[in-house]
Amino acid sequence: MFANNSNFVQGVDTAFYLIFGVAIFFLVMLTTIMIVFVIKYNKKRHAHAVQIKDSSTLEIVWTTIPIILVLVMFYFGWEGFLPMRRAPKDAMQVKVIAKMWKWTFEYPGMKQSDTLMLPINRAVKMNLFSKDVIHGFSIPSFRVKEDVVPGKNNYTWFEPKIIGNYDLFCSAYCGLSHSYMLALVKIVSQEEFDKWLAGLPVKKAEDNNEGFKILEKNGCFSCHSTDGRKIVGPTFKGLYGSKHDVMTDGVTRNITADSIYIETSIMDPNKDVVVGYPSGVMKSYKGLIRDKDMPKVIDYFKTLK
Ligand code: HEC
Ligand SMILES: [Cu+2]
Repeated sequence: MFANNSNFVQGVDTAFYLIFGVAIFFLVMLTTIMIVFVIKYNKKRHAHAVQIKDSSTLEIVWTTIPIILVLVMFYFGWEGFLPMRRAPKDAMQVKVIAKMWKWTFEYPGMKQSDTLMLPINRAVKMNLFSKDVIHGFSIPSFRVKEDVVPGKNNYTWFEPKIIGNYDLFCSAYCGLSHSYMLALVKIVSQEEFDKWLAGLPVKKAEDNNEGFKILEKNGCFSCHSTDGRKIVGPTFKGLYGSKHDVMTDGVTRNITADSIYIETSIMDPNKDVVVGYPSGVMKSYKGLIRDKDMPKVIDYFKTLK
């Protein structure tokens, strides 16, 4: 009924439409019987109820038919599910890193991307890691959905079958910006994929940046992104050196985000409030970030172009 975007579409859809069909069948049948009985056995036509007892035929029928039905459902569900847990040995490996509220995809050679670019007709195994809470790796068009659990090395795999763009969602409620935890899946030809991968810059290991570690420890990234997205506060991307309007004591002024401005924004966030954002949401980090660490934080901001 739907396009075969991946090798799992058929198995999942067969089980789904079978169960859906059975449900519709019973809905119609039971509703019809109910209406017929209401008319046929109402008090005017049928004043005295008759007890039917010990009908072996009835009991065998209503035991056997449902057992066969649920076993058929189980069979097709199992057939659709089993291949999902058997990733081919030669599958391409991609590491998926989930964190509030962003997906990162790591290809061989420490190459990272925010878009899940994949070649068509090639099995790919997604190794799922979470840096914080439980997320859900879900690509509905591919009928793929798997929990990403911190501390557990989970995986899923699939083989894309049609070139195009698809949506990747987080399917486990993971906090404030859960609904924004999206990524683009792009299925392209093998040649186009190879070209893209070769051009993908090796990501500087952000985790080793001292400033990044300080901000991560203090939870800044729950309100600030580094990729241009607006979460609760403005993005950090391109902030250093940029010019924009702030409100200072009710007066709008245009500032340049230099090291002093950034330090003031962290230690005294309600002094200069960025226009378009609420004041009082960000608390002061006075005493939480040490003065001697501030240069590391500023250096980190300089890397976010
Ligand atoms: C609860 C959400 C929240 C957290 C957590 C938070 N901020 Fe903010 N931040 C905001 C909001 C909202 C604004 C915009 C209003 C304002 O300027 O106060 C802002 C503004 C800023 C600005 C000014 C941005 C600009 O475009 O001029 C900087 C810099 C900043 N925050 C740094 C940080 C750092 C560093 C941390 C962690 C130590 C942090 N924030 C934690 C909500 C937050
Ligand atoms: Cu999530």
